[in-house]
Amino acid sequence: EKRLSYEQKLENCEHSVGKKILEIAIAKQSNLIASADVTTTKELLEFAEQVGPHIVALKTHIDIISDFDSDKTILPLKDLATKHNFLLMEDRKFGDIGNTQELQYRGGMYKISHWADLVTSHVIAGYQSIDCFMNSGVIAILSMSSKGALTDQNYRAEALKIVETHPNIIGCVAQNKVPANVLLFTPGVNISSKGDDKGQQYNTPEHVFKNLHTDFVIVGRGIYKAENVEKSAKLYKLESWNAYLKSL
Ligand code: UP6
Repeated sequence: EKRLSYEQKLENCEHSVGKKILEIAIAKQSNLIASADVTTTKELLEFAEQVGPHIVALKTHIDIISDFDSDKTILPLKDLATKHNFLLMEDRKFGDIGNTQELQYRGGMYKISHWADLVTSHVIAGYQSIDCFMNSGVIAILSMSSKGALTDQNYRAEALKIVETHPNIIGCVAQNKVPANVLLFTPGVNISSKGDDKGQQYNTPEHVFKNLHTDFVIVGRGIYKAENVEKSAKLYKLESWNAYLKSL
């Protein structure tokens, strides 16, 4: 069974943000999302500047930034996203009833709805819980990369029904193959490490494109912990793009 190319996926895609990430992938010849798991605004902005040219999206956990300030953190980050043509993906992994998620998405100090092109969300609270994410494309968590994750086959099959029918959802995070009409985002990717001591498990870019037909890889420590961050981003970009071409 053949995978679909980004061009073919673009033709099938209805969501504006889904289209956008595919267009950026084609334009930059990159399917790399860098996970900016750093804890200060300075580190976040420096990281975004270094990896910006090589990525389709920068993934944040905005609530780990110790000195968050909308003007000092988000405004310059948005400028960098425009300058280097990448999307902002907040990895919030929402997992509550719709009303609470709406409050978390629009309000609080982070006001995620104001700046995130993409957000991640569990679908554990059901179809309607996803209705509130009006301004962003949603990436649903189908399965997780860590050892012993509870996302078994039955859960995934039920979650996939929501993924395939909810108009706000553009794709999913998973460690397994999904139907070709769903965009697949795969974290747990590292070229030189097999895992950590907290349950994380890694595969290579080659593996996830060949075996899962993934569309986008998400790389954290492989890049932000590297001695030369920019060089590492470039390496992951090239390895992942070549793995994609090989999987066609
Ligand atoms: N992430 C996973 N696995 C999942 C879902 N999300 O690792 O199933 C996220 C983590 C982290 C990044 O929250 O931000 O992807 C992976 O980082 P790493 O490459 O440093 O392990």
